[in-house]
Amino acid sequence: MDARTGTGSPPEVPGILHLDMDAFFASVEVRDDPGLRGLPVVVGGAGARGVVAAASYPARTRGIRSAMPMATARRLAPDLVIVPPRGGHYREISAQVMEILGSVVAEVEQISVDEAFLDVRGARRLFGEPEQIAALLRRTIREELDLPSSVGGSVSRAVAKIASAQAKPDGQLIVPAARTAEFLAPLPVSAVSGIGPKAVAGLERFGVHTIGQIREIPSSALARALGPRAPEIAHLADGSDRTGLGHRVRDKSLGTERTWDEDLTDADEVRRRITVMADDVARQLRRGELVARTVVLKLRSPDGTTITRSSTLDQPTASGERLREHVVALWERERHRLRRIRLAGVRATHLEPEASTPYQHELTARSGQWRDLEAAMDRAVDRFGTTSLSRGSTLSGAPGTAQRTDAPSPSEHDRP
Ligand code: TTP
Ligand code: MG
Ligand code: MG
Repeated sequence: MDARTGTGSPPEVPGILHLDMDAFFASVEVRDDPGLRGLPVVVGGAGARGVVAAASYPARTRGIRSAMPMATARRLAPDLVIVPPRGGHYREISAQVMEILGSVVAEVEQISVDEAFLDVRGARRLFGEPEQIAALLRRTIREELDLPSSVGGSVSRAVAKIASAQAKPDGQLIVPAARTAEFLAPLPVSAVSGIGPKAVAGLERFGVHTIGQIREIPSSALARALGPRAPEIAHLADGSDRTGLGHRVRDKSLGTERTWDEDLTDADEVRRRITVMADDVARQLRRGELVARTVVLKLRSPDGTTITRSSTLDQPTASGERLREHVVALWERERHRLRRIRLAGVRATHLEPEASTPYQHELTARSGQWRDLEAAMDRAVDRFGTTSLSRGSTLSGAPGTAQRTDAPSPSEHDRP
């Protein structure tokens, strides 16, 4: 039995991860030309007015940084290797990185060419704790793309981003919820994304250099130094920020529809067809990492008479079983109206991101657990194939997954 049971609320999971590629453009060039390994490599314009876009870590030990004039970089490292940028190539690799992230984790929010936030709380059942998910992501990127990346994790997106920077290069750092303020305290205020030179100078006037010192000045002083961002930064500094991913729903509805050349006249046949459609819609939902609150059944007879009936679910779901139940119930209610069916459709509406209520997933009964499991299984099967999943052998990043006994069997996925 789970140790959490009966001990009050579960410990808060630092499930917001920030993954950022290390020296991205430069790492790509080194990967593609292994002769450059270990050398001070920069990507950027070589001309008189060129600037450094990316600097390899060997270049950084010489003090070379992004946005530095190339002439300065040359002075710091006479043996500097300058590679002209290949934008399209980096964008392609960026898409491959995001593909890997999306194949393991439901909620991914890309924020630049080489970084993304992830909400991994929904992926825990299959892949383990955030530390293990971070390791799995980094290992997969390393194995499939031969590139280094770093991950930070926290209960807050801002802290996760700070943590990934601390973990670089080629590392990971997950900050437990209770240790957030302690982790931040010694860091310079400039470590906070969005605190630029002006804000740094404003804080210095009050003797504030570290994030910990933010907690020691009155809120009026903080407001003068930071303006409208003051309350947000105060929350960050005391470890109470919980800002996660932006929850964007990509489609308002999704569904499937079919017209037959020969009308369906057999009620059992109609039931079978709409059942298959419900399964298909559930799979689409899971592929989109979405859950639906409403399922809609549409039927049309040869004379054009169309009925559309919807059913609201008691809990948002991506479970094929749930959707089937509801569309079949709608069919049973309406079947007497239409003797011959020319067209049938099943549609899921009122969609939400699957990971938007992760704690509920933890706490609800078996039906709730199904949702997590089905979603995670789909992703795992897509990525690793059924064989490795059933053996559990390649999922070494998630010890504990194989021996779980409270999860239902995955047989529903074996249906074609
Ligand atoms: P970053 O992630 O900021 O930097 P990085 O990946 O080079 O290094 P780090 O290990 O510190 O993350 O930026 C990603 C890419 O964006 C970088 O490789 C090149 C490009 N870039 C520029 O073109 N100009 C810039 O000023 C910066 C900061 C980045
Ligand atoms: Mg980077
Ligand atoms: Mg970046």
